[in-house]
Amino acid sequence: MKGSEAIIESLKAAGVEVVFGLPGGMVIPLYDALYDSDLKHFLVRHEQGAAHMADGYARATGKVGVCIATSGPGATNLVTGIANAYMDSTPMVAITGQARSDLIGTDAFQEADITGITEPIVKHSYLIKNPKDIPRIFKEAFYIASTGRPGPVLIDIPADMQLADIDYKPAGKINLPGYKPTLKGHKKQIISAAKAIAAAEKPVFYAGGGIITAGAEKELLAIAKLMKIPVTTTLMGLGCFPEDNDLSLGMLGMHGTGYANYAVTHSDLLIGVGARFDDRVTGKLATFARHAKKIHIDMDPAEISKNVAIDIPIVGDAKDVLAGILAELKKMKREPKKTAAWTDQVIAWKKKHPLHYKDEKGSIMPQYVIEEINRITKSEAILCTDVGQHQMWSALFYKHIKPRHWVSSGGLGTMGFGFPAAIGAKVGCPDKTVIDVAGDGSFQMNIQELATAVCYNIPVVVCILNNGFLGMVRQWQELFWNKRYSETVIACQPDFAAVAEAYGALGITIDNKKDVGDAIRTAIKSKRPAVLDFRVKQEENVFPMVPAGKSIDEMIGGHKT
Ligand SMILES: Cc1ncc(C[n+]2csc(CCOP(=O)(O)OP(=O)(O)O)c2C)c(N)n1
Repeated sequence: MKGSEAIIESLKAAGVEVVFGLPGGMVIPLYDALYDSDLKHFLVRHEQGAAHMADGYARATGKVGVCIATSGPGATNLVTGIANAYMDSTPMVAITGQARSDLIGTDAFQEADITGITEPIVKHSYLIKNPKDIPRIFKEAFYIASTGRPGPVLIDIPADMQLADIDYKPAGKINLPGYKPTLKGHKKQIISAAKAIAAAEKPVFYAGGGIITAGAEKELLAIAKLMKIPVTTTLMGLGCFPEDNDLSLGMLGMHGTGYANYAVTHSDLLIGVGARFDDRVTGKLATFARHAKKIHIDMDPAEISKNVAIDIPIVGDAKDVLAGILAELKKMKREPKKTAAWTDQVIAWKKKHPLHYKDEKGSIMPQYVIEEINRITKSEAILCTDVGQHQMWSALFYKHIKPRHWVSSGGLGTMGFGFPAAIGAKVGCPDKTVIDVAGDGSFQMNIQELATAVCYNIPVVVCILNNGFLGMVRQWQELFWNKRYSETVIACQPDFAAVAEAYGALGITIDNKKDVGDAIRTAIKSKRPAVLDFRVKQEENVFPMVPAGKSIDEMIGGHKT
């Protein structure tokens, strides 16, 4: 069979059902093979959209997302999406066409060294040099993308490799001597961690996206309940611990809740799981959790003591390690009242410094829109976001109770991510309500994917919190740059509802608070792609906020007045 047909067979062997992409000269053979296959292909309008759709699909389903682009500009258009997946550890296989093998290195038409360009932002990459390698390389790519700490893998395929005739044999056993992720945590370290937890008086969990990747939510909840340990999550970890539980502290860090930041600051034991001590979490490193002994459980050994010195490191799968710790704790004699004063204190902080905002008459407050989305969807929607103030309000004011229901660009902070990611999430989870909360700036970065959503009738509801600004940057300018709004006013806004209608989607403009709920309900009921343009208060800020370089307990705007 042809190399291109072998690619399709290899994708099917990997369990792939859907792919997102856009063809071009150097992938015509692959698309020709796709034409006769059962794989469902979604034709995007920009390759960045394909990468984010694959990413959103992967986050919502836990499967590997797949995107395809042609060589040169098609491949480079994937770069932001690949970097985004890399930073957030999303399993993805990106397939790119390449100029014919004999032309590589000659500046051939639409040639770009995509393996070189993406080298720092992929978990691994392949350039196919022999068509016989296709089944093996695809099998390895899916394995590498989805095991250990997940991430994107790139496969670059010259056009002649797709056209070559090969004797197709399914790939045999994977043999990658240089790649052996550690799944089981070290027994002695697990015992040390359990002892430290049993001895702590003020413990706090700092839970990240790694919990969701590992499916370790139950183990986390069980330990938290057994030992009465409060849990704060990162942006990526939202949903790994139910926020309707008393022990939940919501998100920590720069825009974290006051109580999460106080709890971490005053803790005597910080248990980091599947989280990477990101600067948006730690603030000033020297003062971060300064009284606490630190346990770090992570799949990636490179994360241990990268930013913060760790006392008890455990490399391994979060589910396996937490299960081990739980078993040890159950064997131990415990003093259940040991953390009682601490949990009382944390609950008192929760009462004293709740999340709040001032409801201004005559304005639609952005936080109110998020609260309405939460009420209407009963915290059951898959909530996707772009990047900016709306992202932080979505993180804070929506109740995150389930894993894989929060799809947001954490590490790279990619404006333009939310909408295509929402399309991918809806493709993967057609029975769920999928809402994309967008900024008026961010939405315009991949607005063209409205055509994709309409074309395949993918009913995603986009809620634009339209403040007429690149809001988060404006907030920094207001607070730290003397209100000098240099290029953050978005002049010349389109009429978003009219744009949506022009694409064939439902479009509604909302400029009155009383219409907010109805608009959301109408959009969900319509079962069509919909764009809701909420004209929200323009200069509202996200609080609390830790100014850059400060300790996380030095928040501004965190107190109710
Ligand atoms: C691709 C990209 N370019 C620039 C930025 C820097 N940036 C971060 S937040 C932000 C403003 C976002 O504005 P908007 O989407 O309107 O959301 P808002 O903050 O107003 O809710 C910008 C420009 C970014 N994160 N991503």
